[in-house]
Amino acid sequence: MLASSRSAGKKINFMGKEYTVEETTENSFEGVDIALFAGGKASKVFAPAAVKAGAVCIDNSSTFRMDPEVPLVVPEVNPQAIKRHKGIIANPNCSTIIMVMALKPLYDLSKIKRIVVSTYQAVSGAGREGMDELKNQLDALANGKEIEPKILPVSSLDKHYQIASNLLPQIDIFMDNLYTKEEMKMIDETRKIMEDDAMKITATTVRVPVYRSHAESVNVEFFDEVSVESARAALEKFDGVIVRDNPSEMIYPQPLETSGKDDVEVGRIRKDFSVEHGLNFWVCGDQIRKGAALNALQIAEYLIRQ
Ligand code: 3JN
Repeated sequence: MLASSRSAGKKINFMGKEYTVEETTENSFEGVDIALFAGGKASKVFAPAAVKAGAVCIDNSSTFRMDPEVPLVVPEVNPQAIKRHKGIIANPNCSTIIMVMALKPLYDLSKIKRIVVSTYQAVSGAGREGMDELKNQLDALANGKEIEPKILPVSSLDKHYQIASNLLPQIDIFMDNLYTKEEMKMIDETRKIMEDDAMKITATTVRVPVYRSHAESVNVEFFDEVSVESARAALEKFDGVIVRDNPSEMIYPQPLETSGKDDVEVGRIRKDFSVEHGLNFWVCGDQIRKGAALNALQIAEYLIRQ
């Protein structure tokens, strides 16, 4: 296990065995077949060193995602892209992975004309600090104490807002086009993974006072007719997706239920009557598992099988 000098020497227990974290250097990758990276700055500096030493680098940051030379992969969706790698394979953004898991089986029924997505993203997307912030604020609310927001929406900015009992329609910084960086990641990465630059997408990403699992409301307009029944059947057959959709029994995906689980859950599948060929659905997934770590491991497993 490798990290910066700050964490060197730390002991981490993994599957019953204790490992000592070492400081990463350019020489850390001798004899390494697959290097799993999880940090933006480190990726930029050390991914090339890992590749030079003969390793395949699976990178969870956005550093290389839109590089045309780097495959951006969700193994259930575009495994064919893995073969084109030149040493680095990028793991997509969490909200993007969760959405494309539901889009791919539908896209195989009909090409998609346009997507409108709104996300409901858990505070753990902002790391441990985000989770601590929600917990401290909920405690303060319960005890009638004053709340002093310190982390959200973006910890590195000066201005912060309360998340407990609130919603923040800002994830990451704003771009010149008035979208946030998270919204642009969803738009750009979805097109790249689905290999369809003509597909129109618009996104609004929102932080919600939930600890874990992102949820998304997705509206899809298809070129051809896609019935609710055929959408449901296609989603049910798709590896990594569970359909949880029974309105008469009040069954639908919820972040509390998808937390700690590998599969992405889809429900509320219904017609969008306002357009010719439209469907609405709701998707929930653990953004730390399928939205990040699990997806990276599945890419590694694919490489090993090859
Ligand atoms: O806020 C969230 O819910 C998701 C955050 C993702 C994130 C946070 C910091 C840096 C990313 C990402 O994976 O897109 C990155 C990054 O790698 O750019």
